[in-house]
Amino acid sequence: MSFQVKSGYIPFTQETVVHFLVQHNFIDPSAPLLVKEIGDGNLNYVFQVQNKATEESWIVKQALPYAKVVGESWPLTLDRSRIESEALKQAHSLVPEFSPIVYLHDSEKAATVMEDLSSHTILRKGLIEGRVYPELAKNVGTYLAHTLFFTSDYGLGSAKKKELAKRFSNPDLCGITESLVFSDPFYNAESNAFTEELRPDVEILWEDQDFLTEVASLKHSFLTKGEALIHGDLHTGSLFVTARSTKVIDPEFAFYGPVGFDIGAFIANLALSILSQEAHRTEEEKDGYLAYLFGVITEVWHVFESTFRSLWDTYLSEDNLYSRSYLDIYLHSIFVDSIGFSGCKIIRRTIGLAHVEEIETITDPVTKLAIERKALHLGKKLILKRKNIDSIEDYIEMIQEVL
Ligand code: SR1
Ligand code: MG
Repeated sequence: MSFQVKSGYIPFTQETVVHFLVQHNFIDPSAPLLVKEIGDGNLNYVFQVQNKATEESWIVKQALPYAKVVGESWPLTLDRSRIESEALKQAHSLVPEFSPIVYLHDSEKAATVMEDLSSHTILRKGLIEGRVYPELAKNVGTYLAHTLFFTSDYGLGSAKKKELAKRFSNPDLCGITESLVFSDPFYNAESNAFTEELRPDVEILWEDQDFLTEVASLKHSFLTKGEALIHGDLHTGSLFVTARSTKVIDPEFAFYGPVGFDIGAFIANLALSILSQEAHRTEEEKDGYLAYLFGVITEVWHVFESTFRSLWDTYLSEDNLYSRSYLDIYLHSIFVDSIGFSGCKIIRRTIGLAHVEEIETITDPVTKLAIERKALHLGKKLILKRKNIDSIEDYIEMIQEVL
């Protein structure tokens, strides 16, 4: 094994995760328990432990010293578990209504005990089933504005921001994003995964120098724009939802990065959901559901923007150089970044290592291929035209053009 772990680290089993909770006084050793490993992500173990007598329940998330999706050949720091627990606590301090409660983090075991949200559904799955979440856009827009504003120079002040940034240096997980979002999908990398029928379309991307230059510029923004503490992986699998409640989970990719990266990730995954709906909805259902999804994209941006503006008006820390006209310029730069990052995200989920369930589960190969082609086309267009897209309504139009 090429990875190193602390001496007290052992991956949990269903038995040892119970010992861990007993040791930390969460449960009594004699309690009647139901223990399940429920992790379906790419990187970690997730155990749900329920006390059948009291109906209390906990989630124990443990990092593995390698990427579960690839295996031991891809070592990965266990420190991501600390980063995730600290990012959850940070978010909880700003927007408690949108973040799970962290009860305990054990750095030796790379494990975090947190609130069980199993009354919620993973948003990606809900969207595959055609569910409507009336509060989603408002909640996500508010979450984004608060977490991003209050960890930025504007909301926190430059000295405190630099202090906070030290705790969120996250080179391993940023390295995954740098490779899987900004590099590998744009050349013939071994990690890529796509059907041979898509190769001609993919090769057109790889040969387009103007396009690759724009991707390079977005990658450099990701590497260098340390604007705020971002979630870093805000796709629809990182949101737990009910009709009213929204909880943002899994911030193990958190670091000081570009604000537009979180917004771009969220709207990209909605765009992928939109493209996939022809395989999941009946003809009668489709238009109404697409209108709902378009509405989520539009509203999330408007709520983000208006909330960010009002936080700026009330809490701007220091410097009267930061005028209203500067804010307009800054918000526009966030918008342009969001569009570009969303394009990269759409492409990586189509031809890169990790795909999305709403497209992977399409059983008819002709429909699936057609959707993947649309996704590639959309991603490319968004990256190339991002500086000329003036409003979120224009973004919606660009999705509609490929449908
Ligand atoms: C090796 S991890 C693959 C992907 O899963 C995570 O959710 C991130 O998006 C990462 O890029
Ligand atoms: Mg995740």
